[in-house]
Amino acid sequence: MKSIAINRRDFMKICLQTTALMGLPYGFHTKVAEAVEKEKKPTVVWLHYQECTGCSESLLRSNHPGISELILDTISLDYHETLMIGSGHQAEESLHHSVSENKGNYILVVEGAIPTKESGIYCKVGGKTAMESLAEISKNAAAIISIGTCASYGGIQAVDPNPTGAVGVGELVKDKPIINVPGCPPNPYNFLSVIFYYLTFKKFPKLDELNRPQFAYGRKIHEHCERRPHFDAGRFAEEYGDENHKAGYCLYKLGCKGPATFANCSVLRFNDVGVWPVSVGHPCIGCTEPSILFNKPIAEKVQIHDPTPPDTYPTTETKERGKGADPLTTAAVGVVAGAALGAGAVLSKKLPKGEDSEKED
Ligand code: FSX
Ligand code: SF4
Ligand code: F3S
Repeated sequence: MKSIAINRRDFMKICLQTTALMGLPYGFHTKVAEAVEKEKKPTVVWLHYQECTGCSESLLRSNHPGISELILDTISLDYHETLMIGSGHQAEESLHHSVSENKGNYILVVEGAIPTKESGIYCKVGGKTAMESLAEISKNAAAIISIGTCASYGGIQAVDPNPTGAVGVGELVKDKPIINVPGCPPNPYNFLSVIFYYLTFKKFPKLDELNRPQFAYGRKIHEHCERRPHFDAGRFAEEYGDENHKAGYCLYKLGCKGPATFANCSVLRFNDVGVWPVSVGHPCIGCTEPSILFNKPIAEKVQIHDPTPPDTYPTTETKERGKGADPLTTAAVGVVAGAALGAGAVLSKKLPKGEDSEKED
């Protein structure tokens, strides 16, 4: 703890929040705290390719007491082009030193897409193409974390006509465990939780079919959105700045992709002041979904595939609908809002059970 630049109370609070976020049973936060304090810091090398560095920025600019310090103190970050003091040959040397010293044991974090056209000439660092350095550095990695939608699936670089042939890590590396933490940028807590999980259980959490941790990407943001009662009651903003928009009505008709986007933004929120895109009046643009982000126009409405009751839009609030929002939805939102404030035990019962859920002693 002495090496961690935050006080114990804040540290335990973060452990409680991440434990709740991971869907682990109440009580696991002490195990997580113990692992973070006692386990050897995993060596991490962090490579940047085609991206805007927003993923690193969002992690470093997060203003929760000490969150960035905590991340940086929990891992041994041996190479990160934006953060390291060294440059040129000195930096290259430290990368190769770290990789050969920690053969098979380091975690490779990749930020950004990898261009593949023309043998990958569109992105070069230290005289090597992104394709070459990814092949070289991933070879002896224990696992890879693709941070952000670019590294996970190609992101904005891969949008049609994809002039540089940009792809995500998983398209090129087939023989390593890869965990995707998409979002443009992703929430730093999701990254931190993956690291905490890895330290506690020595493996990655359960993943979905897009290799995303289920605890963070298992539910659609529409399920826990605070504007959901308006959606259920058929109250929509029709235009930016209209009376309905000002009143905080649902943003579906402005193109909100919440009903098709799997992420925990509506629960976790950003910047520790409780905001996320929808709360400040902007429709979700589906930044965690490879088929949506930058592939569907912002204003285009998504298909509602699995409508939860009601499955039609009421025209007005009739007597039948005047009873208020669907009680299940309201309950879920209440539970999640509580969990976001630290009531981890309650949320952990509601989230899908992780594979380690049974292991509480
Ligand atoms: Fe991509 Fe991350 Fe978006 Fe930017 O680097 S996910 S463009 S926020 O920063 O990779
Ligand atoms: Fe919230 Fe968007 Fe769903 Fe409306 S459509 S309830 S704004 S997530
Ligand atoms: Fe991204 Fe939508 Fe969340 S745009 S940050 S998934 S609200």
